[in-house]
Amino acid sequence: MAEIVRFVLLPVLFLFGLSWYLAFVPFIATLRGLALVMQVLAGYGRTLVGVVYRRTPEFRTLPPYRPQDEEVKAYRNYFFGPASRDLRQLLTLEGRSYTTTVGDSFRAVTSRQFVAPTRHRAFTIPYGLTLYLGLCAGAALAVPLLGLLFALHALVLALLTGGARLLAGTLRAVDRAVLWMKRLRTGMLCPHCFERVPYPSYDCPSPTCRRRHADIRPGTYGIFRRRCECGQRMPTLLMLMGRNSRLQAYCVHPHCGKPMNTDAGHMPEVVIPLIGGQAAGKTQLMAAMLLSLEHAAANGGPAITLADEESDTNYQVLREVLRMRGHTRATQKTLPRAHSFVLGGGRSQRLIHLFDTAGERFVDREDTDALRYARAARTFVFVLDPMAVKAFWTTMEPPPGPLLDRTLGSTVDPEEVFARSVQAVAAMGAPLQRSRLAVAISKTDLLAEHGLVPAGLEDSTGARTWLREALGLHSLVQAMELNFREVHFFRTAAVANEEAGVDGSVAGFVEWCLRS
Ligand SMILES: Nc1nc2c(ncn2[C@@H]2O[C@H](COP(=O)(O)OP(=O)(O)OP(=O)(O)O)[C@@H](O)[C@H]2O)c(=O)[nH]1
Ligand SMILES: [Zn+2]
Ligand SMILES: [Zn+2]
Repeated sequence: MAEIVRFVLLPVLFLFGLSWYLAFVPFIATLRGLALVMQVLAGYGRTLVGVVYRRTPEFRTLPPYRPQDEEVKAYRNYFFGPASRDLRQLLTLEGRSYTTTVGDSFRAVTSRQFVAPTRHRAFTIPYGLTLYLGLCAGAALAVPLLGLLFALHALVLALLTGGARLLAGTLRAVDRAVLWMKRLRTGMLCPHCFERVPYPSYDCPSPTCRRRHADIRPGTYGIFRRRCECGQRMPTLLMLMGRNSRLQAYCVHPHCGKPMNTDAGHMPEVVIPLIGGQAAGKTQLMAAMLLSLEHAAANGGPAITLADEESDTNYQVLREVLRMRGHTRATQKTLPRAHSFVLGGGRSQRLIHLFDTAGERFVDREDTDALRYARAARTFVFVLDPMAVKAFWTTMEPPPGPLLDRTLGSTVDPEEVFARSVQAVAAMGAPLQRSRLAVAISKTDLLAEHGLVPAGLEDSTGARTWLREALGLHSLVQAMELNFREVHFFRTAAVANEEAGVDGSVAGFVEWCLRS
């Protein structure tokens, strides 16, 4: 009887039960499969939050972008590197998490239903096989779902990255357009190496940091702001720098790297080179021009601010020299050759560079460096010391008396200096044909003291005639008019009276030079 039960009844019952159970297989398998899919997706969510937000060590598979490893010591913008690193990390980690989840699920079924079942295997094996079936289906279904999520992530990232790059590009273009409008298309001028700087470097504004940032424009390290390695935020655009938050600009030329004017890049720049022989009076004339502008500013004219500390200190020295009616000659060595100042206010602000081309030394290669500056100039000043003209001492009517100190005059022939300077400046690529020339007849106060200044010298035509007729400078005047678009002659006296008022001749001369 026992045999009947064991070998006939039970198998029949088992088969009967099994066929009844088969009806539930799809249901159970589907549930198990769905559970696995949900588990995998939950794992994806955790990994996503970990990689993108929590950023704890267990979610790191690739070395991070660190500012100290960057060429420019700044944090990268998320869409310029870190975002794609996150995506790759997510892919790696999710791959691992998927394998573990699916593997663990299969192992759990194997051990609980096959290896060490708690019930009779007749029950657990069909159940285990059903679970296997569900797991297989779930594992297979999870793959395209994960792929879809990744694709979505990558798509959003690509769109945002494209947007970020487009925004950065647009901002750079706007910045360039603003520079263009300020007539700084080819860059700003370095007052030290006289080179054009397309876009200066800037130092981190944090006083304890001072790391140099080569190109702060929108891009890899930030769109509107960038973060220095020290944590300090800095603007990426010249237009984002408020008047009081302008960063210190530096020249980008490797042999220079010196600080530039703080106003560089914020306003149009005007370069006025002074050409003339040694001791023709260039330095003193520059000082007089500044002093004259300062007086004009005090009397309601355009405001003038010395652009940098160096210009300021230099100017104080010159002013003293002028005030004392002293001669610059004694202090020749230490006297500055360039002055930068900001003239005007609001939209009409201009950064003006007056500089001495050291014309007498054009032979020296190193000294012609300064001439590069002249390329940017559209107005030149030629300082002509009448006492340097031989005819002044020999054929002038009336002849200069013995009281006029010959040693106060320049000894370099103006004709020679002019020819050499024009040649050198033109060789540098300065468009002289489109430029104006102001001829400053210097030291006329000395001539006036000795009654050597004729009445007609006040206007350009009179001065021109005087140079041609009295000093016999026909060919020089002709050369000037041939080389330049416009030539204007001025009588100047770079002297100041007791109240530090500059000789009246300077104001008109300066006004003409700065007219654009
Ligand atoms: N009285 C008078 N003296 C002047 C005037 N301009 C220059 N001087 C004097 O002329 C001498 C030469 O002037 P500078 O201004 O140093 O001449 P420079 O052209 O700069 O000379 P370098 O720098 O050597 O090329 C100095 O002793 C000045 O004091 C002027 O308008 N009136
Ligand atoms: Zn420089
Ligand atoms: Zn810093």
